[in-house]
Amino acid sequence: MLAAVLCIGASASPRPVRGDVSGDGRADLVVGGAKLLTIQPLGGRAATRSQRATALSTGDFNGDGLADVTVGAAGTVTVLYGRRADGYTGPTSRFTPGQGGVPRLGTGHGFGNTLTTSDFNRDGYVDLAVGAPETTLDTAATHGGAAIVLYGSRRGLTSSGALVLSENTPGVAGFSQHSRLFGAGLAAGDVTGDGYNDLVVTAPSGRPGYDIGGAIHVFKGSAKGVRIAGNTMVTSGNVDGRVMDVQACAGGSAGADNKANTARCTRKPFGWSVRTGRFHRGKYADVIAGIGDGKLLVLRGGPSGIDKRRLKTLALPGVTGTSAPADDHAGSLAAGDVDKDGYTDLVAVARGTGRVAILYGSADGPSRPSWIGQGGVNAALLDVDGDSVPELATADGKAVRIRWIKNRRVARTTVLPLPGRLIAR
Ligand SMILES: [Ca+2]
Ligand SMILES: [Ca+2]
Ligand SMILES: [Ca+2]
Ligand SMILES: [Ca+2]
Repeated sequence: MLAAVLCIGASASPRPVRGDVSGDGRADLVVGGAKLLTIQPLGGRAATRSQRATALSTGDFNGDGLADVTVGAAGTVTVLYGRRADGYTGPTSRFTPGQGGVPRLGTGHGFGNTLTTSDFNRDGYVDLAVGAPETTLDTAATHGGAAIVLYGSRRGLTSSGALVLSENTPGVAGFSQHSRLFGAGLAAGDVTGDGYNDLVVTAPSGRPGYDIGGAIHVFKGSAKGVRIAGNTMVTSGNVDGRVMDVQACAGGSAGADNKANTARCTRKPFGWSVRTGRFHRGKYADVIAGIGDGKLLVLRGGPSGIDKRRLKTLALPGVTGTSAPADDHAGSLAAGDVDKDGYTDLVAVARGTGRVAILYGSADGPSRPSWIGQGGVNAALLDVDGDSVPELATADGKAVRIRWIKNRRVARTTVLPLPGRLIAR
């Protein structure tokens, strides 16, 4: 155990264990819900705080080697900085649109409804992307949505250099339309294979009456941070008179620019949830998004973004539903390398039933789902014991289950009585 921790500390580019708030080399469980936020190391004492959470994420914003916790709720993002040894959090800071240098957004913005962390500019400090999917920046497109990128620094997360992205932003692909909900899904990964993590933002277009087809945007990371230049979008639906890029219809075969399917595919919302990872062989991160109806859309990365020529859908047998957010089972997608074969594996929790599946990555992409039992609402892959292999943690509102996966089977399960349906990844 100690050797594993020392190895991590001695690597060329020391990087904290993801989710390790207390600095003991093991990820802590960060669980939230309507009232209480709990941070608990495995086998240790829980730190609690009265704090509502609608989104949770962790990342080391100030580069001190300790994971910092971000909590999104009620239009504000709160950062709780990690503190060594006891797992309790140290200083906090708050970010609200229009305050303290954070760019202003329209009313009812939903800032903090979604969060993702990644070091987009590779300066050693983790950065934060915050979704504000309810915001109205253009009255001709109410709830068009936006996302704001905030950068880490030696002094922690800062509003300095904050970037606002929306489909109203000049140079951003897409179009103004009511209830696009841009920012409702966020992920980060090196889709373009240049060594910088890119920001993936979805616009599910999910409200009845306005649903015009979901979209997935890719914004490139760079030494200067997330760039608008070179951004790309794939969508289902008819965009500016052009046929769709992505055939994301239930029951249809996947393929690019399939004119015959346009009518059927128009108005297909998707992308409430999205993850990235190297699910296939190659240097490009792939993007996997929930498209409802018990299906996932698998998109391959490429030098200029998502490779529109290589699309496929994956079914989760036994999972049914519509493309409403509650049925986009991917609301609980998690990504990590569970079996340490170098390919990212995907965890999907089936909404409604709470069943948990692992889809193992391979040279040819994700496997068929392997169902491993009941999970609940939300899932995360976290190395809670510090052996560099992630465990599967799921939360159902009443308890957190931690499963140790060995040889693709559940070797052991621990149940912790932690309230909260959200678990930080
Ligand atoms: Ca930190
Ligand atoms: Ca950074
Ligand atoms: Ca794997
Ligand atoms: Ca482990």
